Amino acid sequence: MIDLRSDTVTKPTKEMREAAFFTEVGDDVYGEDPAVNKLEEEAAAILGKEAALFVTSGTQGNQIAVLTHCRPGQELLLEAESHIFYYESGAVSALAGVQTRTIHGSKGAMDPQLVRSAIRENDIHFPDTGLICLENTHNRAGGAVIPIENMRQIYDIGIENHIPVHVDGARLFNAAAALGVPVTDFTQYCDTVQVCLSKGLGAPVGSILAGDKEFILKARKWRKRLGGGLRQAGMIAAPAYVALTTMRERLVEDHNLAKSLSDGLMDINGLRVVNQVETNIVVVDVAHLQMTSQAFVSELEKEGVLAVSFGPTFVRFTTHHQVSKQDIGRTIDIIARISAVPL
Ligand code: TLP
Repeated sequence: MIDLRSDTVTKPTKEMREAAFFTEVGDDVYGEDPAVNKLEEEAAAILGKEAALFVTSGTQGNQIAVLTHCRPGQELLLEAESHIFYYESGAVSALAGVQTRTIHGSKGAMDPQLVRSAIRENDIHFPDTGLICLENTHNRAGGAVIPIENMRQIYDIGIENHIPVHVDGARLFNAAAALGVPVTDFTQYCDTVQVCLSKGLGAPVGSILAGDKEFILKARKWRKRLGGGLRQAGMIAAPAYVALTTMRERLVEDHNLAKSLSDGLMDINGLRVVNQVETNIVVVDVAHLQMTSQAFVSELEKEGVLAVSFGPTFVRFTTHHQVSKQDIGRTIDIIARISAVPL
């Protein structure tokens, strides 16, 4: 099977497995797991923040961020197709008791002026705006990189209005790799950031939430409340450290493969590549094949390629560590064959 459903399917490398096997461990709820402590210190340094917290998933990291920044009854400003809004099972309302106010972005980027005008005035009728969330890269915008300048402008608006900015940076290292810049070029323009270690970086489990010391102290308590205080977590933190420190540079390989896939698919009649590929995601519209995305995905599966439906006629392909150049060639051939056959 060529698994292009997501970069979440990546398997840990031998070095990661060995790191898990040989690591020293302790009880992380007592702050005594050396591998977790080392990972959190290194992550904070890489992200240019005072402190960091190892969490079980991207969703948990984002939710802890919202819970820590906001109070119930506040309003969260975020992009209309962002993961926090679209894919986290309504958690911000279920857990943090905040309501969402969405802004439609262009390639995932919100217009700073729209953000400014969506911030609530001080009025007894209005909820207070508690947090602005950005997503970089933007998943549903096809892995688009949110420009640093866009982040700067929104962060400045946040500062002017005393509203913190959180970045869902599940794939922020992809954004940094795509622009060839240090990740701190992005993180300088947010108060807190969540980065996933278990996507393109290949760790088996885990994300990092980073921010200032006071924020992380409160976030640690929220993680405990949510049942995310783990004990001998070094078993997963040690491979996550390998992912964080050795796998960032290789992300450009995924981007190159995604570009090759997109180039190959563009030439196939009846298919339209929806996004301009900047990182590791390719989104294709199959509407002209008179097929639903679900039907297309099942046809692909029969031929040994896995992808995900991304809307009624959109299909998403994601490249990652376990995908080779040959896999991409085969995928293009298979898709050309399926697209040529009237079903
Ligand atoms: N995204 C997954 C699915 O949930 C859609 C995927 O396959 O892309 N933020 C962003 C931008 C994400 O894309 C994801 C995962 C998360 C957060 C959540 O991370 P996890 O899966 O670790 O909770």
